[in-house]
Amino acid sequence: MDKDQGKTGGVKGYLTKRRLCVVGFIMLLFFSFGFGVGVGFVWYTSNDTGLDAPIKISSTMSNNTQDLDDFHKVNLLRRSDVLTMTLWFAPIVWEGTYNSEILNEQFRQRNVTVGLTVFAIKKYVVFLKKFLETAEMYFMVGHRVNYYIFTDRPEEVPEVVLKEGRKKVVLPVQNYPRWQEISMRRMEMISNFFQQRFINEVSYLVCVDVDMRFNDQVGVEILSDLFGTLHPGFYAAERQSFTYEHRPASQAYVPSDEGDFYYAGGFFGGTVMEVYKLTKKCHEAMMVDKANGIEAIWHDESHLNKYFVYHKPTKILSPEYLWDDDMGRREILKKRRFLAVRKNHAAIRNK
Ligand code: UD2
Repeated sequence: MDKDQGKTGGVKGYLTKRRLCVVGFIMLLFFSFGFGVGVGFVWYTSNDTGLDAPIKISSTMSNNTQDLDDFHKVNLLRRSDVLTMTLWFAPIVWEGTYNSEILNEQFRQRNVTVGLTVFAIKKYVVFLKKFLETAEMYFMVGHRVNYYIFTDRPEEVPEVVLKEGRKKVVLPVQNYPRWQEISMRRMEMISNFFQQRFINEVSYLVCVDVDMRFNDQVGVEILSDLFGTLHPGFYAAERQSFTYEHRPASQAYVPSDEGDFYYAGGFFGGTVMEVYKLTKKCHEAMMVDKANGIEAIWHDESHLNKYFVYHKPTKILSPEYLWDDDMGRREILKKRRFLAVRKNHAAIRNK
């Protein structure tokens, strides 16, 4: 399989046009405080245009109450055209599904510092300037941020003016000959700095690719114990087309009847402890694969997906948070917050 055609779309034989028939579920909750409240979601998609078609949900919140209003204030289920909650009650974050004023206030009161980890190894340092400049405009605006830049070329890290409460921490690390190994080793390096830095310095970690730019607000609405991002190529796809690792010999193996979503390798995070557990486990699994002479089909992304099958994220980010304009624009995306930067693979990889 060739991965040299683009970052996200058109790479993995992603979604073509497909009719996603009825994928449905009905959930009923009954609370009893004098009034019964039934909450029902019907999730179905019906489309002729594949990616473009909305994932529809009808939700009915009935009866009272003040409590529900409060719930909605933080966790607004106002969008009727997209799936906004998983079967295990994890919110799926889209524009219009949260109240940023309330969330910002809550996180400010907690004086939270967010760590953003990014790897710029070998030629990928060229992406840092745009990445950092746009992060200053859109990432966690009004909150304290530590940028953790892992690089083998500390002298090439650009000077970017940072706002108050935000700082850059350059972490020198080794490189590897193959780009796939660099990508995979990120799990090891992140887990290695848990004790030394992260646990003492930040509450949450957000782990992203560097060949990206922020294009709109990415704020505290993404924060949760453990979060992943729906891969832009698969957010409306059926399980059968998810490119999980299907070879049982790999530690990333996911049986064909398991898995909820296909997550992108380039945007995940959570509390420092949860990210530590995730990165350590994925790294260990990759080391077992290495010893057995097998490499998962999509490298760290395959291991991340395996992890999320058995450790369900407590929040999921919609493709607003990871998009590639090469895939075109979608009506369903009210915002394109974090976008792939086009790169010349031959010129940039393994260099
Ligand atoms: C996808 C995933 C990526 C990873 C990869 C595994 C997204 C948006 N991206 O990206 O997270 O799971 O598939 O196949 O979901 N890097 C360097 N120097 C190098 C090579 C890589 O610093 O020489 C770092 C850099 O931060 C880069 C990341 O590793 O952004 C992933 O590599 P990539 O962006 O080339 O991989 P890609 O686009 O296939």
